[in-house]
Amino acid sequence: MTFTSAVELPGYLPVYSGKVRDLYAPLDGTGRPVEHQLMLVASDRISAYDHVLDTPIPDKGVVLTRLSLWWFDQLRDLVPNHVVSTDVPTSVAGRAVIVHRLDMLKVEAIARAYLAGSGLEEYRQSGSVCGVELPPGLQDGSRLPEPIFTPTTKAPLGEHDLPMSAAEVGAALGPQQAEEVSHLTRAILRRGNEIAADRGILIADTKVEFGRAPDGSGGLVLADEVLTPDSSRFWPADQWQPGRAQASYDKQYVRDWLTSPESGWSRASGEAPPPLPPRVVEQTRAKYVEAYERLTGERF
Ligand code: Q0Z
Repeated sequence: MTFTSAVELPGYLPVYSGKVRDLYAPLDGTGRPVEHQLMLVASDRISAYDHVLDTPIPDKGVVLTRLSLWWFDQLRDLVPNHVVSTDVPTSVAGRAVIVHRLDMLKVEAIARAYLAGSGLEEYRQSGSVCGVELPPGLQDGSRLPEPIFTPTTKAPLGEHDLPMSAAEVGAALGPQQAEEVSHLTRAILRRGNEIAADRGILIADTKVEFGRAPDGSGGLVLADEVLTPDSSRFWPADQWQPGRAQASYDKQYVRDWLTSPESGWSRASGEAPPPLPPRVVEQTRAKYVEAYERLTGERF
């Protein structure tokens, strides 16, 4: 594996690059990786329609990092988190955190509060989603009676995650921990929506990651990012209208432009999308900042 997007940071070893984030291992005084910590760096990269775009969104990495840190605080009574410090190199200041290196669970913990995407498809075919029977008559964007747990496998980069049955999660984690992951994931989304409801944002669904201390002490720890627009579907509450596809809080301008004649791009072409015009970049940046300011009540 080569690291095309991670950038050289003295004192840190690149260990993994995702679509829009990079992981590093801090090096100790002798140049050896510190094995109990990682540095998680959020870039300004944005993905749409399964492509990482060539045009960055200024401040996206900082906004999402600050939003995750704020949510960790809001969730502290529900679950401990992996954050150690925000003392990071100047070149990544504000968009990186030092975290406890955990043994990550091999399950993508997803909860849904509204029906959309693959959950909607499954509901239309079977009336249930991931083994949870739902009332009849639900539409695209309908609110569910309560959040449901819809876990998936962790597919390698570039592949799509696949749904996991309750039995598969039980086999992977053991029945007790499977139940705890389900309970916590739904509790996180419920708390997220309680807070976001007053602030004009609906959180349709979210993906969280849990780990455990490698020494086996202690219980589940919330890792990675949490309740950001990259890990969740944020919808503007004032435009919510079940029965049609909902506007995306953060990526609507990007998607609208990419699928407009102006872009000259076709989703089906398989080609890389063209660079975004400055107007679309600015509108998109403003939406990330708006989500941060609405949710936290703080100026960015
Ligand atoms: C997170 C990811 C990427 C950022 C591994 N605390 C932790 N301990 C061990 N592993 C992880 C964490 Cl957060 C971990 N990821 C996802 C990939 C950039 C986060 F490239 N993978």
